[in-house]
Amino acid sequence: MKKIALVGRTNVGKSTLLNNITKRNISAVTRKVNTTRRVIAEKIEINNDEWILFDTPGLLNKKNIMEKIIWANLKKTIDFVQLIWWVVDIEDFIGPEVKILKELLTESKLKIILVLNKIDRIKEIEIFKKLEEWNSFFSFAALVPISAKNKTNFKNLIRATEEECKNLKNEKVNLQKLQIFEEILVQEIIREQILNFTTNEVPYETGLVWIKFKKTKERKLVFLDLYVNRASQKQIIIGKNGDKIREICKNAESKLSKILKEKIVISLEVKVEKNWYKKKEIVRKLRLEIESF
Ligand SMILES: Nc1nc2c(ncn2[C@@H]2O[C@H](COP(=O)(O)OP(=O)(O)OP(=O)(O)O)[C@@H](O)[C@H]2O)c(=O)[nH]1
Ligand SMILES: [Mg+2]
Repeated sequence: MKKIALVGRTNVGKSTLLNNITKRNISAVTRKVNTTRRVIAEKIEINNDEWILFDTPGLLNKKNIMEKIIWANLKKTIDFVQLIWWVVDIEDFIGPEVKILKELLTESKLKIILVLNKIDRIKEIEIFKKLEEWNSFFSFAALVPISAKNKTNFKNLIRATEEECKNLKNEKVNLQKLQIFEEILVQEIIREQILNFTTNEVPYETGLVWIKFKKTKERKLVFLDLYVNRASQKQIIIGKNGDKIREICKNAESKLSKILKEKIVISLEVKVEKNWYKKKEIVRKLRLEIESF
């Protein structure tokens, strides 16, 4: 098995690429920044080879305990994998976040394939200019323009990756450890809906904690606590007569029921806890941390 990490600034389309190339809708995608908080792994079979793709968070801050854990997870993932897909938005300029990643990836000494995403948004002639720009910025093993959303040029990305994989050993991976646990999936998908239904700082100041589930023949009822930073945020999430929270749960339930192939019902309890993301005991409950691969 070959291990590949999708790395890149927030909002460039890493999760969209993982979902569309593996054909499983497991990684949360939104238009907002910092959607992904966890490293999510998924296997794909390519001809006679097996690849494990690791979707990573594009959040590169290290201000509080939660962000530090997310950053440490990114580093652990880069240490663990054998090849990198560095995903960039073709409309992006080479800014400070790109430089942070350049440093991190140079240190890793891994081969890096540049994935120039969102080519559907620009003219073809512009693509060449961008390729040249990135090519002079870093020494990539290959540069591949794609559209993750439209699934354009996946063949080229796969071909370039196969070429690099020839030089890599097949490594054993404990798949069970990497399986996307139901618990994580439920949290990620609810988070995706919170991001879709709230604005400003609200989605970033929420944290989901899995409490328990009750299973009957017809359905699985999942209980979670949702931490928010302020009482006003609780009001926003609940909405008028509970409209918003109901909508968030309904959407998450429908998506989860499809992925997990059983009827999922969500029960969310909103808890106000000032600066929860700075508190170790609460952040630990979110179970974001990768202990080992
Ligand atoms: N036009 C266009 N939009 C895309 C493409 N790929 C992704 N997007 C959009 O870009 C936004 C961000 O996509 P995500 O997949 O959530 O980005 P991400 O890199 O995982 O972001 P983080 O999880 O925050 O690191 C979403 O609105 C996607 O629909 C693409 O090829 N073309
Ligand atoms: Mg993501």
